[in-house]
Amino acid sequence: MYPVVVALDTDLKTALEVARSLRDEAAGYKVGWDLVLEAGLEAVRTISRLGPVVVDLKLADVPHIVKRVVDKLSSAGACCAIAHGFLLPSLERDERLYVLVKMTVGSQYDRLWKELLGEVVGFRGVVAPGNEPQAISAIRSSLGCSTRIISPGIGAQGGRPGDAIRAGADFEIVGRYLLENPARVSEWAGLRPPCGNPL
Ligand code: NUP
Repeated sequence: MYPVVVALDTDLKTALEVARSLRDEAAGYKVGWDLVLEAGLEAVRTISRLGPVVVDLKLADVPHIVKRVVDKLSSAGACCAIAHGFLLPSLERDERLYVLVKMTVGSQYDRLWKELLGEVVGFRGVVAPGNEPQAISAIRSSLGCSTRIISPGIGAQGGRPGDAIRAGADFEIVGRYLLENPARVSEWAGLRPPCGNPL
């Protein structure tokens, strides 16, 4: 198993083909709006049979709504989901939630992310930009190993395979770079995340 999570931002048929072909290498899959809009919770159920699924709807609502959505996603088999960090402190602690603290593109998080790091205990981990390895190093130093870091932004968004892991991330999240050519997964062979956290 390599420390890579495949972002299945494609149609369900292609997603299943890619997910099946990477079953022995990928640590998990990320399901987003593409698949949920096409196939609803059935997409989460089906992909979950192949490995752990992070659902990325970038939740941003009041606590009882976020909880209802996360409950439905986890009953469909998802290990976890992603919520917007700007909701803090009004996001209820939940070990099933990854908190987005800084995006792979410029956003208001560029002003906020350091402050948000003080509020992520009790969550599953954070989503932070793999195309900014210096930010990943800073986040790992600040949080230690008890909080997971998962990092998109690799390949199509400029991050180099492995750089975020070497900077301290637990998993790199990769969409187009692998969807275009699943054999590229071998670029993650031999990488050992420093903390050894599960997804
Ligand atoms: O800041 C973020 N940037 C980002 O690209 C937070 C994310 N969750 N993502 C997601 O990662 C995005 O929604 C997509 O599913 C994936 C990156 O895809 P790609 O650029 O590797 O194709």
